[in-house]
Amino acid sequence: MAVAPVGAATISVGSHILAPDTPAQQVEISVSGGNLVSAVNLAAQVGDGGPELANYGLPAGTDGPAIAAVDLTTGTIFGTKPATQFPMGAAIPQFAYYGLMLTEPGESVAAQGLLVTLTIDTSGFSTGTWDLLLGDVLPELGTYNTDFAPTTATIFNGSITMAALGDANCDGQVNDVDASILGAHWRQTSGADWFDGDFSGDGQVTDADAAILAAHWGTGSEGQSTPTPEPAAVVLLAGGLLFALLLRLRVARP
Ligand SMILES: [Ca+2]
Ligand SMILES: [Ca+2]
Repeated sequence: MAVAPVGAATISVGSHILAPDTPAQQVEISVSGGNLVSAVNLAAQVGDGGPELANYGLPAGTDGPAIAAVDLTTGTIFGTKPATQFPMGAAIPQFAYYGLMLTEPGESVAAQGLLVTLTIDTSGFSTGTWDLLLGDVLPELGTYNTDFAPTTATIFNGSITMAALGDANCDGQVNDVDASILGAHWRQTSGADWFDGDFSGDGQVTDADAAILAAHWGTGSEGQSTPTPEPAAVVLLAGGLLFALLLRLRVARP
């Protein structure tokens, strides 16, 4: 593992859980170190770059979620000062390359806080894990690294993983928090998405979704003794007996 020099910018991409088959999900990536910077070159890649590598005469890669948008300004370390973001990238959905410069000469900001928000589209993908890279991006095309022009950054690459069925809030666990989300949208007849408890993808929150949640109850809490409710109990819970069931689950825990 690389050791960052004192005061240098360090980017830890992190492991992010995303809803399956859902567009427009935001992944926030921060920078730490605090040194003063006035520009950034942001390179990002999902997986190995995907099938579109073939457009560049390379062997086709593995299909994965797309990077739909890159936001280097909203709420970021650069967001408090006038700045210009501009695209630099090639047309590969699993690859993004953007620049940003502070527009006032001599201005700088501390490299400490939110660096970028990536918008990821997982449409068509139900399970799996892909690398999420900000460094060593597309080595076949010359290796892009996120840097602060001219300051380099120490980068720890990360990943994105599709959430388990029933994990409405994408925290890696299927538990009473997800059941309460499903309960809050119970019998919604249209427009529901994963984050509302629609795990079947039909836009509705029904018995079918409660059954999926019940079938995956306890995911992510392996090693603990988590009582598994029957699907009927989850339906009851969603129907308004949330408090009673939570009480029962709590009592049942060691
Ligand atoms: Ca959860
Ligand atoms: Ca549903």
